[in-house]
Amino acid sequence: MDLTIYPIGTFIEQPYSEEELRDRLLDIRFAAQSLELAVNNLDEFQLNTAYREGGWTVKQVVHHLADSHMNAFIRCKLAITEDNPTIKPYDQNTWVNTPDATNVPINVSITLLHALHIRWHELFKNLNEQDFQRTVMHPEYKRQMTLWFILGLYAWHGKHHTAQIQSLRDRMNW
Ligand code: NI
Repeated sequence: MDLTIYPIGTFIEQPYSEEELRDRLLDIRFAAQSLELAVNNLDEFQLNTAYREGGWTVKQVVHHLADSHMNAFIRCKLAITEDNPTIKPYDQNTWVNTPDATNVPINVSITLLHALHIRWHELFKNLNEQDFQRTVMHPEYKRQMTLWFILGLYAWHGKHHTAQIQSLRDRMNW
């Protein structure tokens, strides 16, 4: 495994437990705070540096998190309000290159993530074990994803990209 790409490893779904739930809810609750700390005091040059050779810049990583988590939040709302709805995939590499991302400073996406994760955390924390078995259908992977899987995946996803930025800072002594 390339630790530059996967500084905390790849996502592995864990079985449902109260302890696992508590930890993953904390990840969701504090994702924006962690990201904000990871980019603290980076200058424009540093923000426009790729976190690895050929990878996204720090700025793109931040905007990607906003894109990704907005989509994921809506998938969760659909899973709760409809019966196994089919979700809409999107091209994440194209999304980081639209003007709302390229022309906007990262603090806008961080502010968005602060607000979004308060809503998302509130949504997740009011679900019971049975609710977490509700599903969406992913048409490309041709598989159902439970809300439990989505919680774990996006708890991991926030930490994954935040760790990419932290490991860049470590390597560059920033
Ligand atoms: Ni990602």
